Amino acid sequence: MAQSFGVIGLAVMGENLALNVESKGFPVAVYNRTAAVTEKFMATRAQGKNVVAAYSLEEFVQSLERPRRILVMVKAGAPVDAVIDQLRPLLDDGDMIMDGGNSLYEDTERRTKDLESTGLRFIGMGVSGGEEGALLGPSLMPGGTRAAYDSIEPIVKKIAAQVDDGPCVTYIGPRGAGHYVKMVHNGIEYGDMQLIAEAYDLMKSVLGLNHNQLFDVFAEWNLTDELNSFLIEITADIFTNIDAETGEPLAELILDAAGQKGTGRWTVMSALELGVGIPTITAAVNARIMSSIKEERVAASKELSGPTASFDSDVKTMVNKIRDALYCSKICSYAQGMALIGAASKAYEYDVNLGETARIWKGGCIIRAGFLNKIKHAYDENPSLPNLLLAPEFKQTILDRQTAWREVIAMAATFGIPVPAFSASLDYFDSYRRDRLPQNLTQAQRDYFGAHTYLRVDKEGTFHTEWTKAPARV
Ligand code: NBP
Repeated sequence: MAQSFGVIGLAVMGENLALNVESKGFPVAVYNRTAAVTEKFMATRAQGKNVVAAYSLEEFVQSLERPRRILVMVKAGAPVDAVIDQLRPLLDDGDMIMDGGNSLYEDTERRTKDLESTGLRFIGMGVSGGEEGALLGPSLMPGGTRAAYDSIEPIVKKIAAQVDDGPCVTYIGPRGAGHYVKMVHNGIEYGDMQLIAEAYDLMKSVLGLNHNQLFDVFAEWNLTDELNSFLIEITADIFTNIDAETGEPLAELILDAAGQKGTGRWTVMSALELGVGIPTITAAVNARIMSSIKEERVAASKELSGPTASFDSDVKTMVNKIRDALYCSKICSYAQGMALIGAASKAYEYDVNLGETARIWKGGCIIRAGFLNKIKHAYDENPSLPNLLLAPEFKQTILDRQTAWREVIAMAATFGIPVPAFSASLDYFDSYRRDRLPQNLTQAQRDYFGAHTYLRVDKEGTFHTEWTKAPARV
């Protein structure tokens, strides 16, 4: 009997997705470039399951029912092209390749054009949720033709995480839409993680909370409607982990240099190209970059001193203010991410439904959070909302809590604690809410040195001034 679904690539994600699909009643065929990996999988986790192994791509393709549905779960970039090139001559019209890796959306655009023009179908599908999500139910962001999506819908709806209003999968849009949305999801994830790191730093370095107290705070925040989320939950958990050898909290023994694989950077690059401001996400990417120059920072710490200050206010009150600052900043970060998806959707004709996007992030993925319900609700109420900051609920929250938010950032400056994502979020809010920014001066300078011209607020037309010959100074 032919298998109904194929998976190529048996690293953590491929293995777990294969088992997830199989557990939903679809017989699976698997293939991995290195045969030993396949052998190990078959002898361990796949044992007794409706999974057949293939040790050549020919054998793999032959084992699948037609039209074939093949999920490629290999390292993003050249490996995806290599696999597609090897598969292509073995496939028949109507067969489908799905790339579930973290591919750059531009690569997905290219691959879709290339494959669809030869009669094959291609889906670029963002998969979020890490190892566990892949096994138990990820959030899936598929992009491609509607017809291609329709043919995988029965499977993806079953393997995705299930939340109160359905499975965490929806048709995102054509071509690279799915990978674009997954990229921004990861950018938002960078923002969330950096904001939590800054809250931790302030509570540890300024308020002097120890790991038990930090656990209590994050565990309590996780019970709130606003901050309840996977990332806050695992943060609380992290503070319970004590290193057996040293007796120290493990988090404090971990080198403070964060890695990154590229999706955060791609989000920033895309935002720059589209002219959309995403300062919180950019700050989060920059923070990882700054963290990575560990040796240089250690040397600099011996040369450059910061302010000395001591905290003598009420700790509990300040913890609550930090919570408010975190929540306001988070709203700004999501406002930026959603604005970016909205702009890309227009520019690339993806026609992404922002409310649905928020809904499918409610379960399975790394940024899953109760808060996404509010975002979905905001777009359901007003699908053409220009910015989340204008949604009544978020607007009121920020207006009510901005004093605390500003106080926290002022405290950070007083103590010399960097809070780039908190600050970038507040700057975003202040820039967005002001009807006049100082770029009138920027325009004057551009016109002065480069004759770039300027518009005026008091009359129509384009103007240029011979600045050095301007009327006498007063
Ligand atoms: P990796 O990204 O570590 O890739 C390893 C897999 O790629 C192995 O199966 C390897 O085969 C295969 N591969 C490589 Br490398 N080069 C190949 C080539 N030229 N031809 C054929 N196969 C090749 O695996 P992963 O962590 O499971 O992630 C898979 C994808 O999912 C990535 O794009 C990743 O960014 C994305 N993703 C990962 C996570 C996560 O939490 N890890 C979450 C969401 C998305 P081999 O065994 O022969 O070397």
